[in-house]
Amino acid sequence: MQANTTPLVGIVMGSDSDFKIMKKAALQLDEFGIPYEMLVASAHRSPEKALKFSAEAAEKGMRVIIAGAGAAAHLPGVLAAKTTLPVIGVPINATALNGVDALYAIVQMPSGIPVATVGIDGAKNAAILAAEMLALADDSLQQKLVQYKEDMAAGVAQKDAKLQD
Ligand code: RP5
Repeated sequence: MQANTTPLVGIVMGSDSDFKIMKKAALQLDEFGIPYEMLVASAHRSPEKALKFSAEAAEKGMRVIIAGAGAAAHLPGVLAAKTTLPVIGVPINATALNGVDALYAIVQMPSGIPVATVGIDGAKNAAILAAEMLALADDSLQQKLVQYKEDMAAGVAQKDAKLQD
């Protein structure tokens, strides 16, 4: 995390066992130079901590929340209940149901409380989506995203060139 900068993104996970996936969001934000705060807070095991974080996030300067959880994954929805910041949910593959349980829990929110849901274990995409939201008001970040897409396209072209050899 970048020192002396206000975190713009909150990365919350339901358990430290989610870190191996959620660190991919942190690494992607690092690549874009976006400051973030990372914490463990559970909708079930520490609901007060989760609600307090969410209720205070906007006034602390955060602009987007990324929340990852597995099993009956209520964390993103619970956070969304206490903030008007956009919440991006990451369903984690943590049980015998391989993440489908978490996907259904996160994506199927009741009307009025949206959570933008990425794919199972899609923490990297969550970070890119968060960057795209922040870039709406940040031209230099917008340029980084344009470059990111150009680099991706160049990578595909390179693979295609190898195939044609
Ligand atoms: C969820 O239960 C967490 O988000 C995690 O994905 C899953 C298992 O948690 P642990 O039992 O590993 O702490 O709340």
